[in-house]
Amino acid sequence: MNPLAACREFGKLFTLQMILSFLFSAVVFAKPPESSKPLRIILNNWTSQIVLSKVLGQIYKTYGYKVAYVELETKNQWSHLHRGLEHIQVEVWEGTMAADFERVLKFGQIVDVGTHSATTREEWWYPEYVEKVCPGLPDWRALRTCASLFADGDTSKLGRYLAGPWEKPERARIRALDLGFRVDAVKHADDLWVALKKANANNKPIVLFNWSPNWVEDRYKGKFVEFPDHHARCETDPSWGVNRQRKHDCGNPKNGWLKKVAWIGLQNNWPCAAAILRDLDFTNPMISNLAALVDADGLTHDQAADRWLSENKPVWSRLGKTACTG
Ligand code: TMO
Repeated sequence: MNPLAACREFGKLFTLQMILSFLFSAVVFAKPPESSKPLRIILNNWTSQIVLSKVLGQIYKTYGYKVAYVELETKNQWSHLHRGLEHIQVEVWEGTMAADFERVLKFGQIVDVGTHSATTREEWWYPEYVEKVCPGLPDWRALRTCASLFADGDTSKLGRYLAGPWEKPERARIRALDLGFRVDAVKHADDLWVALKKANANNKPIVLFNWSPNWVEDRYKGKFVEFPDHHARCETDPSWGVNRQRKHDCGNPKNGWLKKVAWIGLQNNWPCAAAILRDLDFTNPMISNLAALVDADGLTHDQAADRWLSENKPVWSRLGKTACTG
């Protein structure tokens, strides 16, 4: 039989519409788990990111997915997502990760899976009692005047800024704004809270890296330092801003985004899991409450995730609905 005739015969048996609808149902209505390969979720090194990852992983398990958690520092996660070694990061913050995210996105192997409702800020922060001894705060110029109040030794009058374990151009900003501070970076986020609790107990001036949403706003009074407003050119153009010779003479974004990011293969390999991730949406109070359960109340990450799941079943059982009902 010649090929044309074969086609005609085939056409009698299956209309194009039948073929399409079969393919459509196979792709769209495959019952989860669509694959027995584990979904690999990245754990970073701050509380809410870990708890949200565990929440998502538990939701996946209710659909029969296998889940693997992989600890990675933020700066190492991009090449893993790009290559599909890991598949999901549930909390990508604008203030610390926008530059890396946008750089890797251009290669087309990672995808933006949407933003949470929460808006974010990552910035220098102080407990409220510091305003009594350093009037003019939260304006950054006040820090210039009272830098020595934050000095912790007698060898130097430079103030001490306690930074987190994430790479940020803090020294460049101190130089550009002539702040009279030095940077002390902690190894683990928990060290920030140890220092905060200790300073607070002794009413000692302290300024440290903090972010919102976080547990701190749930339990402490305090404020972010108001640096000159963030602008993209601040990071690339020395002539922009209050210092005409230097970059980084501005603060971090005040209404930053919080994104979910995935390897490009997530959608095709696990469409239901991808839909759940797309629908996953946390607000500021949801995130700060979850973080406080661990950092203030002493629950483990898994306990905090389990508590949230047991109290919010109507919320999470709706996620991914159309893609997940086979
Ligand atoms: C990425 N972080 C929330 C620690 O600033």
